[in-house]
Amino acid sequence: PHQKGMVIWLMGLSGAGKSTISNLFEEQLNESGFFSIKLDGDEMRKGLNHNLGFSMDDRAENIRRAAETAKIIALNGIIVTCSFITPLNAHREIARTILGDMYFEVFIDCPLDVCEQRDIKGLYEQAYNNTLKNFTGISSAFERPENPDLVLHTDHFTAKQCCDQLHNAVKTRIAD
Ligand code: GGZ
Repeated sequence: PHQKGMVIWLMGLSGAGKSTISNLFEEQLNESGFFSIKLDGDEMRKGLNHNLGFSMDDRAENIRRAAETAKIIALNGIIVTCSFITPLNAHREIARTILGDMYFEVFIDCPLDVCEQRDIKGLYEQAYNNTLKNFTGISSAFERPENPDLVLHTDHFTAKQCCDQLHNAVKTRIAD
């Protein structure tokens, strides 16, 4: 099928399930004949953004570069799924301003205590030990988004169910 470029911006705490949903969503798009590209905070910080840390200014610059990259790709007619914590409303505003009507904001809503229990990478433990500074939710702020286009509750639904909810929400926008 023909597809229209757009940017699906997944935001939420570390461990909320952004990357899991993004991976599953890509598979689902592929199966229905769509092509997408994923941009992930953790990955981009190893390359393009390797000079950035976790101060609020560095996070803003991280988001700006990611949004500009996503814009170039989406303007080529490709669906881009971005997974970044994007902790402040000001950071979301940066992405929204760069991407305009290509921007679709998704809040991966999962309570902090559930993310802590999952602690897939052991980062919450490090944050509590204070061996990891400025950690989102513990020692660095996360503002709940005020008006997201979609909210996915990864503590109540399976990744597959969340992915289906996402697909339903964007299917009219991605088909040309
Ligand atoms: C938050 C951190 C930190 C600190 C390392 N705070 O769960 P992960 O491991 O794989 O994804 C997190 C990733 C966050 O990068 P983002 O680019 O998404 O953040 S932001 O949008 O705020 O710029 C986490 C890891 O990096 N990580 N240190 N202090 N997350």
